[in-house]
Amino acid sequence: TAIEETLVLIKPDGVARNLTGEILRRIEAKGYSLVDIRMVQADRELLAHHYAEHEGKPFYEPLLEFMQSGPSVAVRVAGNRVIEGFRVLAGTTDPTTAAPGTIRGDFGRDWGLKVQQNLVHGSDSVESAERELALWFA
Ligand code: DAT
Ligand code: MG
Repeated sequence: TAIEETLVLIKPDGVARNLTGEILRRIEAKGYSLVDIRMVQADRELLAHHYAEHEGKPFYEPLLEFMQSGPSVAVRVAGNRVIEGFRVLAGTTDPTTAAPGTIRGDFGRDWGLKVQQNLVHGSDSVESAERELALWFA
């Protein structure tokens, strides 16, 4: 086994649509543990660090704007291979093509005016998880 920790964010659209409980339920049903949780109104500085890898891409500015549009729920989640496992639970980035049964596939809306509304974030590697957990649980 490889017990890991990952950062899950329930993004402002997920919080606003009252999907926080449903998303946490799916994480717990999979057998993962909620280690810490907090509601965060992210500011630009936090998001610039969090999304540093995407700086300069066409969706970067709309992404940062959207992520400041309301509170997110940050969750420290632990479990066996949880980094990859949560990303499977979340589904692929674009809700249009995310598989049914995934969070984005079941609840995501087609990319529209706000192109980043895909409900959740999950760290993509051990290194990202450590970096992102330090940012959101500073
Ligand atoms: P993920 O959140 O699946 O890890 P990512 O790290 O590549 O995806 O991108 C971060 C966020 O940016 C993603 O959740 C939504 C937005 N995004 C990514 N690619 C995009 C694109 N081509 N057009 C619009 N928004 C995009
Ligand atoms: Mg990513």
